[in-house]
Amino acid sequence: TQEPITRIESGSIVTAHTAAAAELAHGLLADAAFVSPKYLYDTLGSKLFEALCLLPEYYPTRTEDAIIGTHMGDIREAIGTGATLIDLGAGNCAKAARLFPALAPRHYVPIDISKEFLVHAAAQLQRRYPQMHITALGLDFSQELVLPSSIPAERRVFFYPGSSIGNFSRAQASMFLRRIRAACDDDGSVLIGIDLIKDAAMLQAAYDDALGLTAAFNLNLLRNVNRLLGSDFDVADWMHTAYFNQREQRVEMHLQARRPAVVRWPGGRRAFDEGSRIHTENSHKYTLPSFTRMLAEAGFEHASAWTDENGWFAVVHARA
Ligand code: AVJ
Repeated sequence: TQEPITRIESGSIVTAHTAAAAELAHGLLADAAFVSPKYLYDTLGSKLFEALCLLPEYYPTRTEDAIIGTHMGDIREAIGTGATLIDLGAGNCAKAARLFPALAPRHYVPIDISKEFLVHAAAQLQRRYPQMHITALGLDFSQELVLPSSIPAERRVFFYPGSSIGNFSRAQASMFLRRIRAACDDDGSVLIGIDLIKDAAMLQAAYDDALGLTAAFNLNLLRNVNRLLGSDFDVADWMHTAYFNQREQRVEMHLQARRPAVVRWPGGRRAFDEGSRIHTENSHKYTLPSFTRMLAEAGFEHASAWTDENGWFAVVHARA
């Protein structure tokens, strides 16, 4: 459905918007309405995510930070210095920046769909590290992963922290790892954070916090959709819900209609009954063996993994 639109439009930013609008309309018109979680990240969404990482309930960021801090020596040994660090979903670039003293990458390539937020963060980092090559890319890497030819092909390390890979279905995650494998030489590797399967109550609390920051993060998606699609969602009509789906081993976030709501946009409309939902995120949880197997199947056979003492989270480095 996106193909004819990309041919008609000329400016690349306009094209990106039009493609997003087509994707959003498709999801909103599906029997079980959905919006991809990548639309959580406009400038405000990126800031809300940054804030929710500080919540006591949201353990992944802090646990991953601690794992990386504790095992920085091993990570340096695995990766070495002077690599090309490609940061997928870089956001504020803080996680990668913490690796810089040990890894001293020659090139740093942060990529994020939240373009303005990324450019701001990358510019600040460039001031701190004036001699590092930094190429910030404001793009959606979930569909395809093509890097400009100016990015060195040798010693690429794809950094995908925070368990963001959990947003993909297991089949999509497997495909995404294959795509990364295809985007690097035989000396390429990945450094990935994964959230491990744990107590459902703890997972639930992490995605439905007492302050309501996650609720604001989820609801803000409707504003981003309004901007991109030209729709007229009224945020007040909707509420945040999140729960652990045991069968799929994933946390799901939805937006639920508080009352009957009709949403209109150029060329479309949808009526939602009270209580009906828009599925906005899956956050899949893994076991270390199942994830290591997925990596091996994608061509990353040599894996090292580090975890915290509670076994809540893991950081995996895997070479081709
Ligand atoms: C950034 C995708 C890893 O799934 O835990 C945080 C996003 N959603 N709270 C996650 C998120 C709700 C987060 N990722």
